[in-house]
Amino acid sequence: MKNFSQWFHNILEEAEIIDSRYPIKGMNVWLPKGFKIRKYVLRELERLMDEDHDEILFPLLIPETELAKEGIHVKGFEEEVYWVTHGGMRELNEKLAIRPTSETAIYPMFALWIRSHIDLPIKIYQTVNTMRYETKHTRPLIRVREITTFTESHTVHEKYDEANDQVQEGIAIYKRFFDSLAIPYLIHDRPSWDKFPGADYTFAFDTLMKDGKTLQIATVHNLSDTFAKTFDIKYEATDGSHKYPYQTCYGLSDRVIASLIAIHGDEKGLVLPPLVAPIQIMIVPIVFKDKSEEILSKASEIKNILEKDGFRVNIDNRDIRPGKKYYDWELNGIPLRIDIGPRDLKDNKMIITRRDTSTKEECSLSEDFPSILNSYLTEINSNLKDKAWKFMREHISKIDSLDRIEKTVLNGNIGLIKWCGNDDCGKEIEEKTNLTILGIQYRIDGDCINCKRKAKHVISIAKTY
Ligand code: PR8
Repeated sequence: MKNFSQWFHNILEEAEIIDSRYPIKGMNVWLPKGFKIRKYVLRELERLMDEDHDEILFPLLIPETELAKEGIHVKGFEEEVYWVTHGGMRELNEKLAIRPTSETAIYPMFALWIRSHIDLPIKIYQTVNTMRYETKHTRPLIRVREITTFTESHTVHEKYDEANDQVQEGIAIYKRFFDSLAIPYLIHDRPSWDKFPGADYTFAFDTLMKDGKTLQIATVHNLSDTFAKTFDIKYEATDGSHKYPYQTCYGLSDRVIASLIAIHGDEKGLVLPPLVAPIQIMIVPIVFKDKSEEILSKASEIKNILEKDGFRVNIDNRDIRPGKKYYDWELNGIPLRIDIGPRDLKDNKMIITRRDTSTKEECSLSEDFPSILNSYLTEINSNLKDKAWKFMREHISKIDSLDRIEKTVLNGNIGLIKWCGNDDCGKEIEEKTNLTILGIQYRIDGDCINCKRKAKHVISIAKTY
């Protein structure tokens, strides 16, 4: 795609996802159509989270003293925090931070809640808005200053190994989530200089946008006992001793919706996976004067049958040309369209058009058409998934010379290079290439691309958002 940035900006406006004209930089308005997609995306995420986490809701503001407690954490966020300093005309006794993320809001409460090993593990999550004063170029959904859809999970465990296992569980949940949205991903063990502030280690999910830049769409962190020590979270173990527990946190944001739109969309507009399409099937009656009533009543008969089977379906009976209707529903990414006109009525059939392939099929109304439509929706999902994974895989390229990195990556690829694992050398590679090391994908033998010492890892390198 030549001008992905422009395409992305236009599609958000034309498909009425968000309105970016709100008069504060980095803050946008969710429009009804966008909000519905967001709702179905969240519904799937919450379904997965609810299997093993409790949902909670914490306040928006954090006292300065709490935010400042964890040194590395606060350092990581100091340039990004919005502060509330006044209540009306009065200056507050203590400045209050608007959460950039909620560790320092939640963990002081964990210190009150956790007494004994029987209180553990704790696994909670919340979906909230957070604010980060981003200094890099802001872009709707991709890099915002008000993150409106921040689903963050926080867990507490007796043992370090249990926290490790929880990191794997977090990764497994996100894999299922992204798979259900047909979003491809690479999972990277982030280099030490790009860990979440205060984390022991960070795994990140990265996906590839159509302009060749990667987007971090989720992270999973092992916090070890660093925050427990800072916030004095202790539990009484079975032997009566008092111990610090181990913690993890993981989260994702509006970026999931950005990648959903960007990865599946095409020149005609959105292409939505059926799971999150606000309308999965749109019926377009092709109305002619003498037959109009009969056609409309057939259309609502079909709609009723499909609705009973749980499909999200609608009839477009606006008094406009069918061509304009087709244009609208393509732009909105509705997975399936049903056309029914006088001739179809006579033959007791309808025409089904797939948004992903633009193919048309006839379908008899005397057959079990709901299950036929259902199998189309399943096929659409797997087709979107295959196409998206194929695109990403085709844009991963092994590189064994430093000179070639920049060109290959700037050509729209994620580069795979060998690296010795030394931080200084890694940072040097980033400086020399002006690119970002995403992290370790797998371990390998051979020499480091830069310093020529023995390579420990194969890492990805890319142009990022
Ligand atoms: C944590 N604490 O906060 P994280 N605009 C849109 N999406 C964003 C932005 C932004 N400005 N900044 C981050 N994200 C941990 C884990 C609780 C939960 C998205 O981790 O700082 C990115 O996809 O990595 C990021 O991976 C995710 O939020 C979590 O933020």
